[in-house]
Amino acid sequence: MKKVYTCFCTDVIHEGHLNIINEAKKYGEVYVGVLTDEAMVRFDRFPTISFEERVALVKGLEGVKEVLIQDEILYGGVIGRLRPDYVIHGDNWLTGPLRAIRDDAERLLSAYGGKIVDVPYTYNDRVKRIDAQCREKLAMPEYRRRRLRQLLSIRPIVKTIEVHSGLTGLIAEKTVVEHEGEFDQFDAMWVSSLCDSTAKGKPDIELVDMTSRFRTIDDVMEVTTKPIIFDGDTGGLTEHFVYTVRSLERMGVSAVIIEDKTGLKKNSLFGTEVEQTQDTIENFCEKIAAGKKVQLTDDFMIIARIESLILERGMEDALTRARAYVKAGADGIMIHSRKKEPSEILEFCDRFRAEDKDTPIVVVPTSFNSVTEGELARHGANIVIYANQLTRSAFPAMEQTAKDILRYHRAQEVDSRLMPIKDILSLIEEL
Ligand code: SPV
Ligand code: MG
Repeated sequence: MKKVYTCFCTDVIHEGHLNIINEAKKYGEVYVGVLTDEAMVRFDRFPTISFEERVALVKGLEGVKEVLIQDEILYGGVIGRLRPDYVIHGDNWLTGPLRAIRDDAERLLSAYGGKIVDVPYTYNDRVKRIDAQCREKLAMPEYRRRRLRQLLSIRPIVKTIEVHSGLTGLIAEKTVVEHEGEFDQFDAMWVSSLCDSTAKGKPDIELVDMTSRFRTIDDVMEVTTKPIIFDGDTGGLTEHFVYTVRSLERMGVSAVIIEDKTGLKKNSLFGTEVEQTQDTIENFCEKIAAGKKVQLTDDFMIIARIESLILERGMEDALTRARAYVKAGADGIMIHSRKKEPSEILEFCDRFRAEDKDTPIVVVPTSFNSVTEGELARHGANIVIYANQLTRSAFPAMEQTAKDILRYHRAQEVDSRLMPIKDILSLIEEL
């Protein structure tokens, strides 16, 4: 009997999958791979059921000879082990990032005479509805909220990008790249105080009120499913912070990060060029503990942000504060720096990790941008936030367009660098 292999990364079996199995049976015995969570979240949506449940689902299908675990996106490992005569897949992998998977499988199969079979991809209203239902579930507060903790346990480092609107939310949600056989997408979204304020033309001084910040979260949540980390600035008065925690948790936000400053907060990237006051350890610990006391689920995280390196108070102060904040109940530590080199951040990570193996560390490599995610992960960082790059790339592009229209008294000169009208009209899918 010939061996036919296909791989499923789904948590609902629909007619499209059954069609693939039926087609596969025509070529020989059917082996189905189930993609692990770790592999799935690199290019697809987060699974809505556990890996074990997905395996059981496929095992229960008629005509499946054996279920295999596929722990990488490319088929190399499975092809090496199984040496299938055929690999069968929907023809949706002929285009886009998935093409690299097909090309790689074809190259490996051709080495021993194996073949690819592309079957027409089933995408009708019923299948679309199932897909939409999975996304709806992922977007619900109770599912979305706990996803950050889930990602922390399966990702080497949780990649987070800034969002401040529905549109930037869609970019965070949908962008997937394939580069040299590696697939990647963002795991989570950061509602930055800097970019949320900037989008409203306001300075980053806690001027944009919470009602308005929550409105931004809502805009993002309406069109996305990924988890949200909220930049809570200083958290304000403890008496107010407890209400913020309750609201964020109810909305389905996964974490709030509050920084240990007090009084008129200015953006950290100003460093010591502006007057900024660091809170006392005692006060800030009280704020953390008060927030932890009022939260209702175990999913929500309060992450304490340490400004000692920004304010040039030294490494020992940063570490002392980290210990105290964790003791007060913080679920994670964010350490910030505005140095060009990552050395002080890496030193903090090494020293904190030496004494605390578990508490997640968050880093924001805006100034020290030469550091790679791999390097940060090796030093014990768990979440990396790209805090403002979307805003900083959009603004110069828009400003240049405005200048050129003024310069040429018409829009023709700018048109070649704009998104085509056809594309902007269909950028947002209608329900
Ligand atoms: C933000 O994005 O608003 C932050 C990070 O707080 S930073 O701007 O680097 O302080
Ligand atoms: Mg901020």
